[in-house]
Formats: sequence, structure tokens, C-alpha cells
Amino acid sequence: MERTFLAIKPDGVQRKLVGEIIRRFETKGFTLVGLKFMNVSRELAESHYGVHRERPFFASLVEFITSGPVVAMVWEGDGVIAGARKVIGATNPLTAEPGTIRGDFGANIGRNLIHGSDAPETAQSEIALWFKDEELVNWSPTIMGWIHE
Ligand code: DAT
Ligand code: MG
Repeated sequence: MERTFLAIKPDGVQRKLVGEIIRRFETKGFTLVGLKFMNVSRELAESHYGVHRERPFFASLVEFITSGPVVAMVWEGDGVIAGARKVIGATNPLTAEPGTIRGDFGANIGRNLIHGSDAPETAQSEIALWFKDEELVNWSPTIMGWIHE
């Protein structure tokens, strides 16, 4: 079963959107398999956003993600990597569709509320970066037959 890494960024936490955001993935039918509330070290932030190291916004990105606690999560489901990105919406909240998390709650690209892995390779490396194996819970919701054929 596919897994992805999601993180509610400091703006989502400060704006008390944790429950609202988690609710959207739960009601969609994805399964939570890892969850922790944590401060992000500079080292972890720079590693997580390593692909953006040369971009002009890299420093502010690291500053932002380390500015307050985040909710780090792993979610599971068929097609969850692309599916969660759909729930999240486009990178810039101003162009993200209404109905998406960023489209409904965001107004600035530097405050776009949530991170989601963008491909199977990044999902795998981000899960390994943020979570130890023993922090992930293998379980199958009993209602699965009503969510998935
Ligand atoms: P996403 O978070 O949708 O995967 P990304 O990986 O391209 O987007 O960029 C990571 C984060 O960097 C993004 O959530 C917000 C910030 N960012 C991206 N492009 C930016 C830009 N042009 N100006 C400012 N911040 C930007
Ligand atoms: Mg990205």
C-alpha cells in the first residue's frame, strides 16, 4: 500500500487548522499511520528542503518551517501520494482551487499551510527522514471495505 509524508506547517498550527486539515484526509478515506507534533531543527529543515537549496526563497523557507511546531504525518492509501496533493492544492494558495486546503485557507505562497510529498521517491525519502520505522503503525481500519473495492 502506498504511503506519503505530510506536514502541517507552523502557519497551519498557529491558525488552529490542525483538526480541519487532518479531517480532510480522514474523510477522504486515507489512513493515518504516523503522527507527531514537533519542533523542526535547522538540520532537518535544510535536509527536507535540500532540493530547493539554490532557490532564492530557501533561507526564508527554512526560517519559516523552523519558526514553530509542525504536525508531521504519514498517510497510507491507494494513490495517496498524488491524491493527497490534490487535497492540498497548488503550491500558490492564490491559484489553488477552492475546495483544496491551500485554496480554502491560504493567501500567500510563503504561508501555504501544508507539505505533501510529490512522488514515490520523495515520499520514501521524506518518510525515512522524519520517522523511525517503529514510529509507524501498521493497521487496517475495519471500515476499509466501505472505502475501497
Ligand atoms: P510544494 O510545497 O507544492 O511541493 P515546492 O516543493 O515547489 O512546492 O516548494 C516548496 C515550498 O517552497 C512551497 O510549499 C512554498 C515555497 N515556495 C515554492 N516556490 C516559491 C516561490 N516562487 N516563492 C516563494 N516560496 C516558494
Ligand atoms: Mg514540494
